[in-house]
Amino acid sequence: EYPDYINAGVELTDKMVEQGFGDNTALIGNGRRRTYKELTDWTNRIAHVLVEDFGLKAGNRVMIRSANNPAMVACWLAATKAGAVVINTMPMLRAGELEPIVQMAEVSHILCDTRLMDEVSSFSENNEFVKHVIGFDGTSNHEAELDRLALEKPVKFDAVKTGRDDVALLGFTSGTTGKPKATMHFHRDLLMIADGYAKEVLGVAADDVFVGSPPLAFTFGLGGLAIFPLRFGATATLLEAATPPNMIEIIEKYKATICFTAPTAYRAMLAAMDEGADLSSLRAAVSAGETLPAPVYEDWIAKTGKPMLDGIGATEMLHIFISNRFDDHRPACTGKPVTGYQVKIVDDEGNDVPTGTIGRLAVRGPTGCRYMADDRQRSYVQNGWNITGDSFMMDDDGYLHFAARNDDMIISSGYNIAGPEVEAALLSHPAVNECAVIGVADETRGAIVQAHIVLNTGQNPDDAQIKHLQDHVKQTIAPYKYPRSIVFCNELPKTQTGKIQRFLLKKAEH
Ligand code: 3SK
Repeated sequence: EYPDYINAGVELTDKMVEQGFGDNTALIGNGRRRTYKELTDWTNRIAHVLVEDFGLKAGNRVMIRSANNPAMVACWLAATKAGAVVINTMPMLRAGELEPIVQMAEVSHILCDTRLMDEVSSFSENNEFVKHVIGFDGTSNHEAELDRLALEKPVKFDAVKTGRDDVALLGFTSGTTGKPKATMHFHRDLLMIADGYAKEVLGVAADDVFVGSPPLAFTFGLGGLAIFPLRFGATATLLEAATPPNMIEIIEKYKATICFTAPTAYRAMLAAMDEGADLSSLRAAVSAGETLPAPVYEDWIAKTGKPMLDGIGATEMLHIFISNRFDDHRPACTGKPVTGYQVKIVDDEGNDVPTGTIGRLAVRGPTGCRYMADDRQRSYVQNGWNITGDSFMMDDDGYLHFAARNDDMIISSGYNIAGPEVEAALLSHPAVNECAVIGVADETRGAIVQAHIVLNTGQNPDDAQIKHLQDHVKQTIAPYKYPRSIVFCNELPKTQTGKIQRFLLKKAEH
């Protein structure tokens, strides 16, 4: 329940100070700590600049271009307070990827870390929508236009009285298919993911310290590394370039309690962890964004003694809606719906399937998909249920088990084979570093299972290895699922948020 008028930017800053969290550390990044009071003043000054010097009006679309750092969070909160609709973007995006977003969202203001200005300058001057490109200093040394102007402004700002259902954020997703779509999220949605998942599942409190790798431009990162800590007076540590070793370093240095990242990074953290690594401060390792292979979950618990909570979310749903719990987590299981969400498994016609049967995952709850001007809305939301594009199975006890992305189910000689299950079997072999399984057309079988594999260093990519890995899969899962074709490669194609782009492998094969 939220009041009719609520501004998420105000709730995460001024309101936190009013509630007594002013002296708590809100953000750590680029060598500095900032309290809630400092963050509140900073965001209010920036909001003044946006409104008074750059004519920002409520409802204007503001693009932010930055790596994960405190200045990016401050810009996002300031624009939100000024009633803007924010589009956070990743630093790796090139002009050719930024411009279509600007066109689609009709972006009027771009706030850009001055270190990343080149890609913006190449198209912004002649763009029909962009009125202002404003540089900020991501290292917070006040050396850019926005920072200099902000220093002159008052620390109080009369924030826009946004409606709880006013759009605050556009989350862009190209998913694993390559076509960008914008998903609209309201002020209340931003708060709801904290008051739901972060409170119910993680039990976040003011003494928590967050660390992780997902970009703030990805709603997984915005929730896990900004909204969740700020909603509860906790601390977010922000890394411009998170790597497994520097995440371990941050956990040790700041006694981080909650880590947000994807399974591949946890796997790499396990490999990077020397005997002396001290992760005793961690309460939870949250894994999402990709399927969590059982061996990663098991190795993590064995090596750290800490729980790993797998969950599934979607940019369309804003954040995680099914999750394991501290007192109830298990391998190869995504857990149960987060409080407030309902889940069912349906067939292609939308009818419920019996428990134990793989079908399409349908979810509904307090957040949900609203594509901006995209006719895929009708297929994503059917009769009020969001059809996420994942195949799941619900067992008799109500636990949900991921089978595949709907696109990743392979039908071979009449057998339904879930690509991720074959991937998990391959990943349990010590020679395999990463892999992606796809179906490729086959005259006799309709399709066959093909595995694209990155081997660990020192392993030979030869016929003997292929035979060896095929035998390993046959001994691990039902033999008909083994990959009849294996392709060795140096790396797998991935989105900038780390999701494997199996569609690119399929495209190359067809
Ligand atoms: O699982 C995901 O891909 C995801 C997407 C958006 C927000 C949160 C998550 C975990």
